[in-house]
Amino acid sequence: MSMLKSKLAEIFPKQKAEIAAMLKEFGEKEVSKVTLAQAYGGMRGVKGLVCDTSEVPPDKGLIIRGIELVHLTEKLPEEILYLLLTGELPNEAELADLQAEIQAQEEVPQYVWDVLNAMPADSHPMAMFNTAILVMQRESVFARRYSEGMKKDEYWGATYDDLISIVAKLPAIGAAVYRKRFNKGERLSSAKNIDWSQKYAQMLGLEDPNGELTKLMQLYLNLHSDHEGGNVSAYSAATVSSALSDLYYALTAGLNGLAGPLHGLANQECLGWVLETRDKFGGAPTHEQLKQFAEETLASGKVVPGYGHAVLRITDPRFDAFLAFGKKYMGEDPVFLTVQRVFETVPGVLSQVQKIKDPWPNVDAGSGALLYHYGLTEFSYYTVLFSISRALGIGAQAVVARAMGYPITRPKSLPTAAYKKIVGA
Ligand code: HAX
Repeated sequence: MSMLKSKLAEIFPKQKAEIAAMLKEFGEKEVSKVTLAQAYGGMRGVKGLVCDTSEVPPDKGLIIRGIELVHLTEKLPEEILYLLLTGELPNEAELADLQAEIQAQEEVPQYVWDVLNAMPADSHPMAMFNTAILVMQRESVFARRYSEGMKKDEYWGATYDDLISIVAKLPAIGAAVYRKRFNKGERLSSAKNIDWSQKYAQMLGLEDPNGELTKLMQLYLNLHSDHEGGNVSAYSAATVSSALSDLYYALTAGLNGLAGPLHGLANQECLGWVLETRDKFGGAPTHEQLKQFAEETLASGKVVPGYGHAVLRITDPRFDAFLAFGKKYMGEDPVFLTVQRVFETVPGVLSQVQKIKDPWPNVDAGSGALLYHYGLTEFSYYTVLFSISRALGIGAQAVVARAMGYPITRPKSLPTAAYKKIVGA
């Protein structure tokens, strides 16, 4: 058994016992109440989910297992995975052991490439990526062992096996989708004994003479890993997983949600918006021109992508991290300068619209410009990158939920007539 799995075998039963004791004593305590507006408003702010891997206070942004993002930006995604699962960062030996465990499972079955090759050439990269994961469902250790009558307290271990197997293959699958969908030539393989994000950067096959693209990939795959449990992708995946569907089914369910323009696809939309301003104004737009363009976007009934958030009420610290990276490595890049100028302009415009609760940039507002700078200019691909990273959080949440023995998700819905009765309308 790997060091990480042994550690989990040690800590999960204690955590489960703690939760059971808390429920026994305080199970009937109220933790939230629900207004009519919340029932009709996407359940914003209703506390009714559990997620121990990370939390997102509106005034702070992402905190993974108690550590604020600002202290995690230099870490490897593998370290983040370890942290998400255990609540601790790995030491050198634990990290090396996890990396070896991942590397041992990185070979992608040939049928995945056959399926990708059979897809229409203009398929969306997210459809290709998710199809590749779903078609591997036949490899699921959880599904096989469940059909053999596995005991309940072994569910998490089988889900962990699925997680490592999927995570190991995502860099190759993600890079292959890129090369196939955008006619970049044959699939590439990567060197052995380099880390997960380095492998991914190598297999994309973009030029990276001074290693900056690899550094960006490390940051990117780290920053998008998790964002508590209520966002569309995490919640969809958790719901599917709660039916004891295996991680192949659950992860793709979540990533299909990430493919929506109000969620992960916003990063594709956002760079499109930035480039549109450049085309419209014939070069880097001024603040005044950007203000005008943002107002036109609002007037046409569209959202300004990359701005606003269902939970956050500050500039997303993930955006801050990308901005810092851009300032360090590409301060004079015209697209990056436009992103900065948008940041200086758009919050002022959105603040004038009363219904918008958060006028600040979210994670998707800046990431595209950085990728664009390094030659990853096909922005319909960006949500795949997001997905590779988010698989860490969705997968860790699924393993923890299985270890804690959480039941099938089933909130109550009511027809409008019943709500009318309740509120006396
Ligand atoms: N531009 C224009 N209008 C916006 C807006 C924006 N950036 N942000 C919010 N609004 C509008 C909403 O559409 C809503 O309008 P209606 O009542 O007419 O439907 C109103 O303001 C109230 O919305 P809210 O309460 O402030 O925000 P929500 O919790 O409903 O929605 C969203 C949060 C992220 C979906 C929203 O801010 C949005 O659409 N932003 C642009 C898309 C985007 O960047 N999405 C990525 C978010 C981060 C993420 O998940 N990444 O994966």
